[in-house]
Amino acid sequence: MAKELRVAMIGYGFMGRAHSNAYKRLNDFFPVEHRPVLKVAVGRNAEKVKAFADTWGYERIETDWRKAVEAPDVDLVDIGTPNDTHHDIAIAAARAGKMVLCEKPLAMNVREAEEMVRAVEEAGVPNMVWFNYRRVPSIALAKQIIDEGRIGRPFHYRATYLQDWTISPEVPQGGAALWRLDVNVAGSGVTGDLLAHSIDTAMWLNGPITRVVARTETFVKERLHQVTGKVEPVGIDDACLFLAEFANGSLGTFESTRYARGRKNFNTFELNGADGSLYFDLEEPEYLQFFEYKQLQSGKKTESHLTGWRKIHTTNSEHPYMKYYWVPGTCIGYEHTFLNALADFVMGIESGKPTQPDFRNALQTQRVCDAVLESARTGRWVQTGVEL
Ligand code: SOE
Repeated sequence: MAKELRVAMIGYGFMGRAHSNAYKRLNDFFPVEHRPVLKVAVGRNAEKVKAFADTWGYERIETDWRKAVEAPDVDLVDIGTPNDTHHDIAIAAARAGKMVLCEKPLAMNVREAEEMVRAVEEAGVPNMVWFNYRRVPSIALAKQIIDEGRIGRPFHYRATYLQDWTISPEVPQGGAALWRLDVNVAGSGVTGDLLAHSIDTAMWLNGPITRVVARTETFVKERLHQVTGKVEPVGIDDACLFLAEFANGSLGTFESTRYARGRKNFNTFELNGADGSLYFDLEEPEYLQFFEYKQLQSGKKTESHLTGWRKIHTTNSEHPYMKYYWVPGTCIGYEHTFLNALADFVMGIESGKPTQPDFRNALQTQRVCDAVLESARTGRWVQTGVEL
């Protein structure tokens, strides 16, 4: 008998849609016991949330998230709202005994994130943060290759996350869709929005980041605020570059901006180790590039004229997640990263081995983000305080 997983989806924007799609498709692809039931969609604007609920098939709507969080017919609260609301909703949901899934970044800052971790741990409720890029099969394969010891001693980690949608000074800040430009709602700019993804992936693949030094820039200093109707100072970082030291002795460089003309969602990383390197680019998500350096193989010398980067098409059933989808050579897309994340979460509940990143794990990413912003303010190296 399938177990119901009754969902309250808080927020109906981009992430409300991405997460809802995952709930709807879970049982079509993954052999799990739980069956998501779309119980309630929540948003402040009744008309808009009703339209969302009708499109995605939610049974009812609420305009006050507290009612949904406390509803007896809800098992899981999913937070897809702007960053400044994550803290209060997550803590209330945990105290009501609900499972809590939260969009990234976990919180506005480390203080909030720590309180959220405490709440879910005290309540003992399953929890996860939607760092969806871990669930790109190519990135999950990178993790497997590293864990198999094929990269050897790591020296360099290089990440970029580039977009271009805020170059025009005419783009307003604040309100629906543009809250990411309002520092009071988002907490930060590219650091929390984009680099949080890069940092999560980096620490998953290459371990804890211990120290950072950063430089941020705000290129457009004032923008019209959609909510107040006034031109107001811009408080977010439009671009952020930082150097990092990893606990394993390797060095990292991270670059993120929303001012890279032509780059829409250019999320890349490269890891260089003594025995090999890996490269990933989200614009070609079905490929992982791997350079394998072998000194000697069963007594034979390396045939150096044949060495080179391998571009692995990660669509075989042996590749992470792919056995649940189509035949080798056929691809999956962005929306499947959320579906894979949800499947991992549900399998984690069913096996008793909770999936990552949970709130505690995402707190480590928050620590790096806060250290980056502090370093940009002070111009100094800052210790991250990430758990080792
Ligand atoms: C910002 O433009 C954004 O939508 C992020 O908020 C997402 O996390 C990222 O995956 C795509 O870009």
